[in-house]
Amino acid sequence: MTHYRTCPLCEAMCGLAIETEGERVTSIRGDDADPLSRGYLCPKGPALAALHEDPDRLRRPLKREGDRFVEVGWAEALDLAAEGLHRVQQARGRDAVATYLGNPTIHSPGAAMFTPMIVKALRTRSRFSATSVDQLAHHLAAHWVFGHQFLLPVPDLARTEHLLILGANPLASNGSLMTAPGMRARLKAIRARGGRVVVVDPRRTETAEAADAHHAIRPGTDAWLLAALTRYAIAHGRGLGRLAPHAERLEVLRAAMAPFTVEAAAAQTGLEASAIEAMADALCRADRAVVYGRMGLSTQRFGGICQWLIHALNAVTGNLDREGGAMLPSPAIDLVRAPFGLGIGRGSYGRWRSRVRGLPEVGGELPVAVLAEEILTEGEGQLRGLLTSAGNPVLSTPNGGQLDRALEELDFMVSVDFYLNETTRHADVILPPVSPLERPHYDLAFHQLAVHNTAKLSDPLFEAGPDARQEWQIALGLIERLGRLRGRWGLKERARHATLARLGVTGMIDVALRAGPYGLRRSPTDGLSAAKLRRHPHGIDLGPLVPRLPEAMEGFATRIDLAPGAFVDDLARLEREPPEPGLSLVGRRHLRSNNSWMHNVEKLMAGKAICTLQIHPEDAAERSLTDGALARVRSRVGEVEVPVEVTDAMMRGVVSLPHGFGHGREGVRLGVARAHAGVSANDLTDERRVDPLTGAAALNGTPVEVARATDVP
Ligand SMILES: Nc1nc2c(c(=O)[nH]1)N[C@H]1C(S)=C(S)[C@@H](COP(=O)(O)OP(=O)(O)OC[C@H]3O[C@@H](n4cnc5c(=O)[nH]c(N)nc54)[C@H](O)[C@@H]3O)O[C@H]1N2
Ligand SMILES: Nc1nc2c(c(=O)[nH]1)N[C@H]1C(S)=C(S)[C@@H](COP(=O)(O)OP(=O)(O)OC[C@H]3O[C@@H](n4cnc5c(=O)[nH]c(N)nc54)[C@H](O)[C@@H]3O)O[C@H]1N2
Ligand code: SF4
Ligand SMILES: [Mo]
Repeated sequence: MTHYRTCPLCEAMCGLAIETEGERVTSIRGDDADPLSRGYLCPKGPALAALHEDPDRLRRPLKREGDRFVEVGWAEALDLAAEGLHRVQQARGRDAVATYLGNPTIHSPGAAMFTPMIVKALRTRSRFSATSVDQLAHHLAAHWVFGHQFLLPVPDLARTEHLLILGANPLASNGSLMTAPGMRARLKAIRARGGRVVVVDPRRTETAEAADAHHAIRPGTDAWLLAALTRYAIAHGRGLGRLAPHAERLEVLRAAMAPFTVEAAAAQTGLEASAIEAMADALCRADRAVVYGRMGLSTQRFGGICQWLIHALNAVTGNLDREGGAMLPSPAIDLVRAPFGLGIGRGSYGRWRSRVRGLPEVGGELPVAVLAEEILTEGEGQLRGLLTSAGNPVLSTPNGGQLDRALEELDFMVSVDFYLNETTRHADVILPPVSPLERPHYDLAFHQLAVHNTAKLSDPLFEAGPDARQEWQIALGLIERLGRLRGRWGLKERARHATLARLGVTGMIDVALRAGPYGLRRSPTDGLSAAKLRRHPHGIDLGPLVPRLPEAMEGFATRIDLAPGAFVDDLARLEREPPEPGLSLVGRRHLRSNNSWMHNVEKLMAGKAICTLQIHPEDAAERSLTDGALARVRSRVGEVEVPVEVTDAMMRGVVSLPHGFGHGREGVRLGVARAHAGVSANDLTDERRVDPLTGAAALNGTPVEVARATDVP
């Protein structure tokens, strides 16, 4: 029998055609009839079957007994978890318990809707998530430019004639903050209709190979390039005639860009002045053009400025909220306006600061770069307890080695996760949710970031057994217990709890669909609902992107602010701070990997090793490093030994290492991953290197020294 579902593993939302025989998956292919992905899928989609069957995947809760873990029932595990967290809060204050929500939270509607309710129930200000090692700069820029942190325009790939990509490699990552499955075909289509694709990246990536032009840039200097492009675009003025009428403070932007000449940018970036000028000219000349920048720009020292200038540049070239430019999708559930607290707040900044280093809260969270120091530094407000959910910060956050040691110091820790891995091995209780094939799926976040409007609902492929719990059930179990322990479990709480339990994930989605822009308002008889989506198992096509920025901003902002004060002020830091010395470490991604997990699937790990240090031939020769030799890589915070891959895809002075490896740590229950352990790039990244404006980790551009392992004393 064939079942049509959406792959929940990354942002691409590929449609899957899954064949089953009884309780077994026999094959997973791309669904040709999916209106968004049209048959595309990457090697991870089919790996969902192996993930489901993985004997190492936890099916029952674990509790710590001394040095080992033992299986326990759900009631006992939930009691222990709630009591442990409550005890720490009673003894040391609410903020002494921290929370960390990882990336898969947003890929599971149950986790996305219900895990934040646990955080709320804990009433702690010590909230952390993967956002501050990822897209934080995008949220802050959107908040200050458009008035809401989730108004995130995406490239209108179907109609653009010029795509400038900085610090993103969608042919490996399948796109991020730009849901666009099948990027290779989409790039090809742009070029086939006479358009141009240009990539700016210190590495000649898979995407750069598929583009018309590649410019190798010195890491961390993109803000200079973007400022020079913006200055040029304003000076030549071709796009200003179609500047969105509600875009304001152009004069402030113009004045702020004055120092950033093409020549100054050339000196900083390592690009030729003539190349920058040609890049600017082509961008301004194209009738429909769009600039897009991702991880390479988001997680560097000037990530905030970069993401602001991308909006500014798209605006002054006349391509903001315009076909073929940067446009807002029109999702069926709009998180900017969703009902019942389902939605996302408009954003906030600096309402409180981290205790030790004083970094600002953004959107209600503190930057995860401060998590370890908040545990290790004694004093009033010290962190003593932690809840992690769908996250592996030991491998995914800067100076993960320090965090690994810090977690040992906690009085109590709970992890909601189905693996016993580098992070969860520190927990006192592990609560494993069901596998992705045993839960419903509707992509709350990524329809909102998709280059074409669609909607699709997937029911669970398999019924979870009576002993299994979905994320929302785990969350409600913890919330009820925390409420009772606090003596705050009155009529109101019980009623709300009963409603949520009755609705469950699909019920909530149904309500949100009906209340949304394609719901009852559009048609009382035929509006979108869960039932209607069930009748369209491949998904429903809701059409191309349409201009909608002013309407989308209503209630949040009356103008597009081209020059938010805090960003403009931060330009002084850009001009002042010298480049960092030494070799510069950047990250990369591989189709067969997904952050720090999916490494326990043999099929994905088979083949050429992923975790290698890529280095330019001349940088290698200077260090007597040949292909396959073991290098010792050192940074301020740590060192690792890793095989090198000598390749002229790297620019000189820059080395590249993927993150998410380093599975050799003691006590990890990942049989396959341990055989392909690799090393963790975040044993090198430095928690002190952040963009001080946003607090986001500057993972990219970490200064390192590289030597032959055997030569090092
Ligand atoms: N050096 C460097 N570091 C990086 C990056 C980089 O480019 N370079 N990238 C950063 C980015 S963009 C991100 S998003 C972060 C990711 O960082 P994290 O979110 O901290 O880590 P993940 O590797 O996504 O780990 C996901 C965890 O969730 C578990 N899990 C998987 N599915 C589910 C589920 O459905 N429910 C629950 N409860 N658990 C689940 C997995 O077992 C795993 O433990 O890493 C960041 N770290
Ligand atoms: N296969 C696979 N797919 C994934 C993931 C995965 O781990 N594996 N993770 C998912 C997640 S959570 C995310 S957030 C997305 C990320 O999606 P992307 O941002 O597309 O992914 P990266 O491969 O990290 O691309 C960052 C690029 O920036 C470059 N770079 C580094 N520093 C600089 C710099 O200073 N300037 C410039 N211009 N470029 C720089 C790097 O060389 C790299 O090519 O991918 C998602 N998809
Ligand atoms: S690109 Fe791969 S991991 Fe991402 S949604 Fe598609 S099949 Fe899943
Ligand atoms: Mo991410």
